[in-house]
Amino acid sequence: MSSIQRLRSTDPNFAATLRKLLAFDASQDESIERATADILKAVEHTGDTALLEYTQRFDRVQAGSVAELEIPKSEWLAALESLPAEQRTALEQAAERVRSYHEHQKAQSWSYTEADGTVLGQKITPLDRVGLYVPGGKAAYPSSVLMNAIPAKVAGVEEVIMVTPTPNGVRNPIVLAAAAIAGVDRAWAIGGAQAVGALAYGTATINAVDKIVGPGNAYVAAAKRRVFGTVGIDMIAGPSEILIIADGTTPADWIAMDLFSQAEHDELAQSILLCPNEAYLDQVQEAIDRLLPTMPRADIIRTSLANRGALILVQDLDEACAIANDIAPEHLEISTDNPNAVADKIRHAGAIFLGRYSSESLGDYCAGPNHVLPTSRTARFSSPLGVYDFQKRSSIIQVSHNGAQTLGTIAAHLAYGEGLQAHAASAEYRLDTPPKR
Ligand code: HSO
Ligand code: ZN
Repeated sequence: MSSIQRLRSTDPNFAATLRKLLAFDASQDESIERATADILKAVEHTGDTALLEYTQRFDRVQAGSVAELEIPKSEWLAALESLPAEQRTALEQAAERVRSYHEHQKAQSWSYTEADGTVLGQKITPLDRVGLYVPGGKAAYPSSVLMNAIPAKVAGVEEVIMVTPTPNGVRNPIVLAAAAIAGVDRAWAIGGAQAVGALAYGTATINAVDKIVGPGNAYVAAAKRRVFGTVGIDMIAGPSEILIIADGTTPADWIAMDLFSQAEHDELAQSILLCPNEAYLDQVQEAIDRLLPTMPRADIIRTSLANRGALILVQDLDEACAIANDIAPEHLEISTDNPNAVADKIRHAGAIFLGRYSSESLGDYCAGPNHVLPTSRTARFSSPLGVYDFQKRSSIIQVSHNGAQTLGTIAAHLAYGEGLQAHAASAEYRLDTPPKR
């Protein structure tokens, strides 16, 4: 049996097959919803007590107080010191690149003065406090700590609070080291829906935050959805995706490995290749079959490629672009001789990697742009995580005496139209010659 399906865009069933391939069941599990609602309610009402109880129940960590669950700075620094030198340097270099990229995203306040002297503007303010969820276990990516915390700090967020579950009390030193490098302010060994509740509502020990970001399991996602409104949340990410457009000029092994690099994240990840050259698709297929057994995560890759992967023969690169825009992938690699010509036709993708040297893995870790990206076709309307997610805008309105004359008349007319007398009067009081009514 072949490890990945082959499709042709000229096949009469192609559109339907593609739809099925892209479909991802985002329906929410009733029992998870109910359990999450109960946990959130308990944390909202009994705070630290509930937090301690759930931490003992789910993570098997017994603490006398929530204060004991704080991971002290000394422990992060020790974790940083204990890293192999090359790993520490790599984290620091990645952090530096991510920081300087995100510096470019900082929005500035602006204002302008109208002819009548009225000043209008927009004032940018960072959020006060942000909570960063870091999953435990196999999905605990130190790179994600950098990608979430650095834009918040670049935005000027005063306090970034990390929460991370520590099943059986086992703490992940690379995550702690990444937190230290990224400038996280405090960290707690709590996780799950209870940690999301603590961040959203605050407890006697943990300060409530204004926004919660970071990936998590189904309970964490359900909890984030439920506390949205009380706090802001980032997007709720679906499984990772890579789409590659190739013209057949890149070594087939490179492309096979790029497909694997996304597939190894989890069984639901999606890896698709579009190419107008059938012989090249054969080469990539051969590379996949040859390289797959050598991969430590071969089982995950095999399942992911078998269920959600595809090598698709297209008529030409223009058609590849049209399909790519329809898929609106999280990551798009354009592995062609003239990638800019292809990129010009791309409208929907979370991150666009141009040319054969731009592998997604470089973007995942250290190129500089964020690796938290819109998944499941949401790149049609949303953008990578960035500094702008940690800044907000206030409108500035400073009406001059002259301005009040023109605006007062307009506003009063509209207010009468809406039947709002106080609005009209408030505008008219400021007129030099208020109408007699
Ligand atoms: N590809 C993931 C990010 C990541 N890769 C973290 C490795 N570590 C986001 O789609
Ligand atoms: Zn990745």
